[in-house]
Amino acid sequence: MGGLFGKPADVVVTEDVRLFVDTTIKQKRVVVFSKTYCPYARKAKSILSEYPIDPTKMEIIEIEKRPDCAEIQSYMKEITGASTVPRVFIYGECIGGGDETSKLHNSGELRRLLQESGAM
Ligand SMILES: N[C@@H](CCC(=O)N[C@@H](CS)C(=O)NCC(=O)O)C(=O)O
Repeated sequence: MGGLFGKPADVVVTEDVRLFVDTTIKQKRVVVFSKTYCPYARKAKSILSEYPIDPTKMEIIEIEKRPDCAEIQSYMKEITGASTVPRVFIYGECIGGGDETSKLHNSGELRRLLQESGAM
């Protein structure tokens, strides 16, 4: 199953990767696991850039060139239910991907979440 390179769900996630993800989403108020070429990720990043988020409180992780890319996606599936990018976290909670970020932005909820998290 999964062929030569495997699917994210087939990958064994190391403790290092779990620790990296858990620590990052705990330390930063806003975290985006992204791929540079993904239009949904671009949309989410573009929306977030409209808010005056403190840059020291946000981390955007472009995973496609990382050796642990598949592991990160597998862990995203485990903790958020989806392995697609982007996966957007505010205050340690996954708010979803690009579509969800867009919906929350349009409803005004994203502003509230960003304010309550102390990201801006
Ligand atoms: N509805 C999702 C769609 C995200 C999506 O399909 N992303 C693609 C990349 S553009 C993806 O993650 N494909 C699987 C992969 O790259 O492993 C969202 O809005 O975030």
